[in-house]
Amino acid sequence: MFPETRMRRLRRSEGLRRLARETVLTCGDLIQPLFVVPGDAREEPIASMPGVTRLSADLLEAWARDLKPPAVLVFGVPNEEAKDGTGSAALRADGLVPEAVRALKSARPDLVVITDVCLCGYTTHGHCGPVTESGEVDNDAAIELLARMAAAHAAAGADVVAPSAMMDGQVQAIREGLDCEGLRNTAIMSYAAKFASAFYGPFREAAHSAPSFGDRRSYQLPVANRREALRDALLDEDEGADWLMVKPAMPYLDVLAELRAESLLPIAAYHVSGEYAMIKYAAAQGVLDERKAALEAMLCIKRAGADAIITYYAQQVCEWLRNGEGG
Ligand code: PB1
Repeated sequence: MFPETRMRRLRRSEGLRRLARETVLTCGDLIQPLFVVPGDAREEPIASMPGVTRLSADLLEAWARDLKPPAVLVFGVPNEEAKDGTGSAALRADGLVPEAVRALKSARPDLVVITDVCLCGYTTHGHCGPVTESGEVDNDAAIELLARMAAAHAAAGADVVAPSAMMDGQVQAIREGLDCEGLRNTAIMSYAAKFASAFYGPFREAAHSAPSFGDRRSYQLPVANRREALRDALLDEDEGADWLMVKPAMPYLDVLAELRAESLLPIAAYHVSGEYAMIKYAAAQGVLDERKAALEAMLCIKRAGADAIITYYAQQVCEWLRNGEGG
């Protein structure tokens, strides 16, 4: 007890604080999302996500050469005319994402290439699977398509496929599909605990993937339900996921911490577009120190149990850490 016990003894100097540090953020923890568009020489800034651009595959070699994070998460953003009711363009072996995977792997064989597996960016209605006449997303039709989409990505060389559609049985269907194609070494990073969050807005602008009617509450998790999130995530583990994910990150650190305690699988946390934009816009208004706020957010997500963090800040954080401006 005080005065014999003085907690501030270990906070007195930078050296003492560093020695007692419990959590360390490294560049190796980070995954950089990437938006790929069709065509050539296309580099399109995304207004709602300052510093993030949509790129065409011909620009990926140069982009990848300078990439510091060890991994990238690829999202295809097709032209509107390529979209249809079932997202069939997402299944093509010569589609946007397989082409990007080949370009990335050619430029950087060492890079871990993860691909998002979902149909919302490829459907005219913007839902994550085909829609029935009653307006419901057809779960069992969706998981068959997702399995084909994942196999096309894996065949192109993706190291990991990441199903984000929140369909029941998607992980099992994808694992079976991959194994059936002999793609047994392709890992699955499941968006296992993905909430029906308000923090996805900027992404939907970036990927042109907002639902044209209704919302995603009939398949993404209720914000209020932590037990349901854990149950859903552990089902994905049982179905064969190699990674689990919690998404968004900062508002869901309780779920992340509890899932860390329940599962032995590696867990990624996704610092989503709205979380990124909040820091960006607050910093632009001068109310936050961008570097300190972003590094604090990443460190807190890691402290809560994330083994990897998907963040639009990945490259920037790697540069801050390399320049000794770390947490
Ligand atoms: O950064 C982000 O906001 C990610 C959004 C996320 C990407 N997997 C999805 C959120 C949504 O629009 O519901 C896309 C769903 N497949």
